[in-house]
Amino acid sequence: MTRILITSALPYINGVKHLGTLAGSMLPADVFGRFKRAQGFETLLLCATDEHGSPTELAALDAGQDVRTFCDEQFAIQKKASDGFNLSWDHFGRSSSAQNREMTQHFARVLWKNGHLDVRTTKQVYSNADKRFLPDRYVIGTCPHCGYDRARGDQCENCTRVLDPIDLISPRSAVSNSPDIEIRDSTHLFLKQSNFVPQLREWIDAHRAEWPPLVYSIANKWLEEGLQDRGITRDYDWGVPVPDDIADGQLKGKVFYVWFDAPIEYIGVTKEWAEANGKGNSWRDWWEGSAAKDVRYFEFMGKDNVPFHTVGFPVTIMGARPQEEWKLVDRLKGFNWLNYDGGKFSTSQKRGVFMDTALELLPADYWRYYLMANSPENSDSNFTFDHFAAVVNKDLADVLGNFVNRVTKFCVSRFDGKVPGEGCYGEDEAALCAELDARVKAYTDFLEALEFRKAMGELRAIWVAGNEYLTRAAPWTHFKTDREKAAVGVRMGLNLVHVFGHLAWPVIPTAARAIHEAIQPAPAIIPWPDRPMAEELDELEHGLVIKAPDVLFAKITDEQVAAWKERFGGAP
Ligand code: B3M
Ligand code: ZN
Repeated sequence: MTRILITSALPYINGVKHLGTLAGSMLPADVFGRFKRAQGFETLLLCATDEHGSPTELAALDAGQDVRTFCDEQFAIQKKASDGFNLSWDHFGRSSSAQNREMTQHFARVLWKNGHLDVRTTKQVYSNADKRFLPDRYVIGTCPHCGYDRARGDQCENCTRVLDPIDLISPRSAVSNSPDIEIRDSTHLFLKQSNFVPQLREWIDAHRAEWPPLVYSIANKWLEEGLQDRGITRDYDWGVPVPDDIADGQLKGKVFYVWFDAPIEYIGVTKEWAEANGKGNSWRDWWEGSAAKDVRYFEFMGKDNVPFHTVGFPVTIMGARPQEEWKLVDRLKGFNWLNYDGGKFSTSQKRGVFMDTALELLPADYWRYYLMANSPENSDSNFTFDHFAAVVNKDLADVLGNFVNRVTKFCVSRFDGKVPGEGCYGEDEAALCAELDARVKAYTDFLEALEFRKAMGELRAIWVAGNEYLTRAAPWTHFKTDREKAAVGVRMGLNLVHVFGHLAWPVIPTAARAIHEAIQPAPAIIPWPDRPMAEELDELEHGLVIKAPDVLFAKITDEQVAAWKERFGGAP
């Protein structure tokens, strides 16, 4: 049976992430991982903090801490936020781990041995004001392609073109804002990406049907523009050290560029997972050689990360051939941006909602459902508290929550809180089962296709169909005059509650479990209902004692919306 390997783009270590990062990588990875586990697949769901690179070094400087202490503290904060959102990683690792250092150095050695690296002297930006080489992200200036005046030295966030700092027009230091910078020679390792254009084109074209158009077009644009060889080392202290046995030690004291080691952490964190769980060398079976042939590998990320995952990382993998055959991604889901109130989330401007604060306001499921139902898939999507409240109050409180409460409370008050056995399902129940067979298949197919907005649309439609059935069955109306008819309506209603618990588990796991447990205890992984609805909706034992759960979703009030818009609207 196919094994499923899933990785989410690794959140940078510095700072709690905002809802956009959650929506554009970690949350959909978790939803998909739960879905595959529910279907019974052996699934490995992995993520880690991305700890190297200039952002970290300079954030630690700002915090007045040494980098390792800074990362240790930040990792705990990120892990807490991830746990708070029930992101069910099999392991949440760290790119600064010994395992990633070992893997990164291993790949560098193989690439060097295979002739895919060479040593070149480059022009590096040195800041006299800051007395240090400036890392790519800390040189800012005007993008030569689109004219954006706050382009970073590694990538212009306006036109997403990958840059080298020396490309920037009127560059200056992002640390001190000083233009007193000079270009100095520095020796670095280059990955000869240009040698891989034929292999990359073949691989990218082979995945055209499977990847979203957004991903394929970004990957293709890169190949069209002619692939440049890329420097994969930097003059920093913090990062994976370049081994002395590469290039006769010419790179001594240098570290690998963060985007060289970060994707390798996908393999590194698999090793961390195996070692943390006493699984020895079995991590290799997910990644390398014939043992990994049955693995389907899925990656989730924001669109600005796509180039590194369709060119840079695959070149590292391809460059280890023929000695080593490591897995390349099979399905790559790239997301657009989630905007906040029409603009960008911003840590520095305190604009937008961040993962830790979100959980102070409301439980994870409110956010999980909203972010999946409004996933920034084929275009950017926009978060506003007005819309968030409207969707939560309608879909979760009124449609799902109210349905569960109506059915279970009526059963408790009129049928002793037991699944009634009287009466038989009739035409209306058969029609409902037929509709739900179609909708559950559509829901399943959309999740399989990683089309999350459409999947959420079907899930909501399934809830609505249940409500419409109950309104037609109206057991409270027939209870006095036709108890048998009322019993049928309640029995179907309770079976719907049970199946809703199963179907919602990948998306809103806490509420789904509460719904399921109103009917009966639930296993750790709530399985996917894959039988015909006529069977699934007649499964509950007659006489089974059920209970009415507490209110599942409290409505968001206008006062809350007003207060939160004020609080998170950003500096006036
Ligand atoms: N740390 C996420 C970002 O660009 C980046 C992903 C690395 S995945 C290997 O915000
Ligand atoms: Zn169940």
